[in-house]
Amino acid sequence: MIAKTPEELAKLADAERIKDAGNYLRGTLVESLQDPLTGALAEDDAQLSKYHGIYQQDDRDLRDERRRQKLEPRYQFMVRIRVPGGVCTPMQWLDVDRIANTWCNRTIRLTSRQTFQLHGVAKRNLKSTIAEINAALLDTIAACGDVNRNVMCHSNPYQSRLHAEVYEYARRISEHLLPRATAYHEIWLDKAELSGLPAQTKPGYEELLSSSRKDEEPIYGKYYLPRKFKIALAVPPSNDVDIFANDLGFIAIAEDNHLLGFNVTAGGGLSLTHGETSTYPRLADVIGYCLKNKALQVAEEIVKIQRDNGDRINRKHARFKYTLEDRGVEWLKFELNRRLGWNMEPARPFIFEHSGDRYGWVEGANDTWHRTLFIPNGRIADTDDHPMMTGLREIAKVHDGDFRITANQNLLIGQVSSERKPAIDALLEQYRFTDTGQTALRLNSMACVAFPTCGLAMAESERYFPSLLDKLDLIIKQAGLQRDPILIRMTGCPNGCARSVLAEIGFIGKAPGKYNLYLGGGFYGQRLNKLYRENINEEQIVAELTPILHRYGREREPGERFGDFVIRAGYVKEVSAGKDFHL
Ligand code: SRM
Ligand code: SF4
Repeated sequence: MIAKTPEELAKLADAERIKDAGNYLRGTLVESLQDPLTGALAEDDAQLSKYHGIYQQDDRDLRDERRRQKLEPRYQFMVRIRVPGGVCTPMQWLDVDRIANTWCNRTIRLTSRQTFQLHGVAKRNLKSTIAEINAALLDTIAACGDVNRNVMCHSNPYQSRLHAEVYEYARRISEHLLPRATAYHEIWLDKAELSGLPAQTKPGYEELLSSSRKDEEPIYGKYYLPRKFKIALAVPPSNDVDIFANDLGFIAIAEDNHLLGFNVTAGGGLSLTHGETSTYPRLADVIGYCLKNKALQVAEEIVKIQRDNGDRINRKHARFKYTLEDRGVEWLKFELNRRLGWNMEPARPFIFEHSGDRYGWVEGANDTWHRTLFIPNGRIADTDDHPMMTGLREIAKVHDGDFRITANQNLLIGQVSSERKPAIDALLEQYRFTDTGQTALRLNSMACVAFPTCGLAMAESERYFPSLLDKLDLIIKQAGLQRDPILIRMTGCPNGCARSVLAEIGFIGKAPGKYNLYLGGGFYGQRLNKLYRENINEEQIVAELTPILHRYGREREPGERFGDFVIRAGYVKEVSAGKDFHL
């Protein structure tokens, strides 16, 4: 890609200037890390660090107090680990647990895109944290930034042979679309860090350090993408990855449990800005079918189409969903076929039935078992009530299969042999992992991080949602709906990190203690919801939802989902396209 002139750059979003000056993601990060006078990075470096999987944050609970004391904010960093398909080994689990307890705030956050997030890292500890993550043969490359993010993949305990094959594609697509410049290794993985690493440093780590300096990006070019880019792979009938929320999706088409190819989806994205109707969530379109061995080529060409055509002036209009909406699906198909040099086939039939996780033990192939655990809002910590972090550490010590972070912020203990199952069962009981006593509403709930770490939060989410669910559970029980799964999600702002615009009951934060209430999302991720009430507090939320839930309990038709019922009963209009979201 040809370098832009200063005049050209001046017309673009500031992010483009930062990429230009950043010299393939290096910027002045090395100097910023060494500056002892502040806990922060220089402004441009804070933007570039995202491409390395690092977000600069400050503890928002302490903001006012520190301002009063004339201190700089309590700067700290969030580190996001790239985990394609959310799959890691028990050894890697133990490594992440150790890193979280050594350098971070002693919690692990499982995210809605199947990654680990570690919060509360001080600037002086960033290098050790990243080096140790890499020593565990994990990394944080491109977990954030204007590049392809963590590739999601369905964690299906029923058809694990097919899962294994689809997962392999998720891993390969993730690797294929990684940035190639060596800034990451130069900045975070120097030899000095290696010498300080714990004894269990894995073989292979040395090789990571040996790559010589590269300043080229064959897929992205110097300016990377106009905005973040997200990919997911789903295996019907489960849509647990919420495929239609992604810029690009691959829906597995299988015969006799063997993968043939993928239906390709394009143009999903969920964010909006309150009060700006030019911003809206959009579900992806199914644009055709490709054979499985063409998936990488399709992914690369679609990424390049967005690289060349996405809006680099207005970041609020820069996601692929707007490129597609503005130019049309037919344009995309034509452009894609032209670049591929062959034509995509018409999409094949597929059916999704749900988008949640399946709890409890499930028998898979090869005499192995899988158990999905409900992890409220993905937060793993030790509390007086529940020593969850310790429990999972003890399980990892005896487990010889894998762990899979689900796209609903839960955790699957995968590939447990019949011999090990009783030991794991005993630990689950000892550490009180009880999914059975929960309502199906709670088991299908999800909230984003929000306060105190997220700089964009307008209202509480993860810290508040469980107490709202306590109140809603009472209504659910009165209405006899304990066993009826209803997708319920909350976000602390309209960016959509817990995909609340896809929920049957969605909350989006507006201000402290105030939320917009949305109803009518599709049970398997096939329909956006609609604004029902604006800027309401907890009392109003409970008052609004009580009669609707009771009526649903009494008047629903056999098999009718809550999201479908509220449309039939006239509470909200059906949203059939992202552009109609605000109508
Ligand atoms: Fe997100 C920004 C957390 C999934 C849309 N997201 C953020 C940041 C990094 C805030 C920031 O930019 O300063 C949040 C960090 C909070 C913290 O303290 O940890 C954050 N997003 C999360 C996570 C951890 C939510 C969770 O509770 O699990 C998810 C991590 C994903 C991962 O592991 O890669 C997460 N974010 C999502 C999703 C859901 C998805 O991808 O399926 C979305 C909506 C889908 C989409 O992208 O359209 C999402 N996050 C955003 C946006 C809006 C993007 C846009 O199109 O405008 C932002 C803000 C931005 O990029 O400017 C954002
Ligand atoms: Fe932060 Fe908003 Fe994302 Fe929640 S939805 S984590 S408040 S950016």
